Amino acid sequence: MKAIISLLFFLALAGNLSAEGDPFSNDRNRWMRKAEEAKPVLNKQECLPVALVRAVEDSSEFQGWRYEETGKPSDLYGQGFKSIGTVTLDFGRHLVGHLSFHTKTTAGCLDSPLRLKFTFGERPIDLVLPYEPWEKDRLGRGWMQDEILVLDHLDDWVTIPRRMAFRYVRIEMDGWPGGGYDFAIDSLFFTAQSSAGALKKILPESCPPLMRSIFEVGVETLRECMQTVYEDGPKRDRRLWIGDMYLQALANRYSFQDPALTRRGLYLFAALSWKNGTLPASIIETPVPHPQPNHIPQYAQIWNVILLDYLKETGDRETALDLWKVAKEQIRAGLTFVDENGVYDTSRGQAWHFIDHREGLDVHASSQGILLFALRKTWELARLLGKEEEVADYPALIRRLEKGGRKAWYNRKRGLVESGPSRQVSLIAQAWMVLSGILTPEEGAKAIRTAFGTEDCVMPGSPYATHYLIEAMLLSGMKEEAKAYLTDYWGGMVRKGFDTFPEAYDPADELFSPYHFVPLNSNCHAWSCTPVYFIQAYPDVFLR
Ligand code: RAM
Repeated sequence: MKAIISLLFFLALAGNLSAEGDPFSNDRNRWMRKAEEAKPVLNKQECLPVALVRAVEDSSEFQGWRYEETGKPSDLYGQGFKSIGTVTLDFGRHLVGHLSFHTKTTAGCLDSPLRLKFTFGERPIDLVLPYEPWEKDRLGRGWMQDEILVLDHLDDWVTIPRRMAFRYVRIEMDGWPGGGYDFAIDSLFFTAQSSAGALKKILPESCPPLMRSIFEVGVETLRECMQTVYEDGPKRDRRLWIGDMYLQALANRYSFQDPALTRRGLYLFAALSWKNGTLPASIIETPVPHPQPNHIPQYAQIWNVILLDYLKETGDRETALDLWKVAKEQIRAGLTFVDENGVYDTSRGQAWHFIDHREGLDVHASSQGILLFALRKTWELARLLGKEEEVADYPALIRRLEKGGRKAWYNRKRGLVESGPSRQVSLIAQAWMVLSGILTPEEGAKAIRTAFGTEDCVMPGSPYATHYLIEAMLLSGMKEEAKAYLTDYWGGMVRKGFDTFPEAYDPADELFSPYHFVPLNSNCHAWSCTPVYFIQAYPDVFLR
């Protein structure tokens, strides 16, 4: 069956990729082989639960719920499940992998199959909100981590086939067989997996405690997302997105220092690029690596920055030279959105322009900033590779985008970036205009400070956008403010009990979910691991 699925995917892919005009037709197979050669072996570890717990509603807790210890795991083993009915186990930390358990008959004879229900949750609230009825505006019901196992016989080991990402698991009976039958779960363990190795870059003794906790939670987040690719979230979406990968590669450089997964990701995207040379925004690994039918120009452009950073980190010129032509294509495609005045215009093509999860965000100024940021980095890449002649027009393009962006989106009088036809003020637009070099550091500091003080200013809606805001603050010399913001935002999550950082976090709205249902949020999400990078890359700011 697996072979047939693989063949179907291969044929579908071949159909897509063999079309005329494909700039990479001679490279794809070789690139895919390189990606597969770089596939890491997963490190596995057996983990045991640390406590039996029960959910307690408590308005003083984050999202209104906490767990209270009710006993030791040994209280479960050997005890007839009939008297237990439902039990919740706490493994003490976030884990990714497979649960195994052993059952033992304690009374009677099994006269019908036994139904056991397992529900895995990353946060307390994941296990207390009812999943049904499943509303239409949510993502697919299949993302929820609940499984019913029907056991035809007991007194055996069972491993739940689906990989789970969780800290808490509830086990309950879903209807009892007849007669006086009873059984016990007499042993249970979880096989946790990650491709991350040992932490290579540790913090100095003198690191302030809260900063240390932020770093450690960031490292755990990254570790859990490092599987056979950089996953965005091991619970959801369990796939490789360029935007997430950029931040993971950055954090990896300042923690595990293992660039192999970055190399694999770069090659996977190159091998699976669309036949017009642009990159898909995300890749799903199974049953064979394939692109999701999407394209985010901003993500495609950021792929070039990952390649540049990878070259600078590793000195691996062979890979960078091999993939250079892909980088050029992303800039070529990005420039099709730029009008005759050097201004990024989203209406010039069909694409998903993604900057942040914040609803209603105007993306014009940010898109301008990202393209220019990537263009400068790609020019740097060209210079390092001795390819300037191939892209001799880049310096003039850089000036054109600088001039056009400044004229279109920077209000000099107010000292503020105003994005799009509605002249929207958002922090992320200020940030990208700084990171692109359109604003000087002094102008950037003024713009960010003014935006903070502007009524109706659109705040970042995710740790992803918050990353770029902090980076822009640092570039604008706002060291103290950057430190305070990072400490408040990520430190706030630590104080609220996160042991991995989530996809979406809004301090003003604890029940915020981009998917209209909090348990759908991914609570271990790659793009929020970047304090790892900030703390180590700017010790003079964060380790004082
Ligand atoms: C969601 C995920 C992912 C992100 C995309 C754009 O599906 O949060 O991490 O990169 O959106």
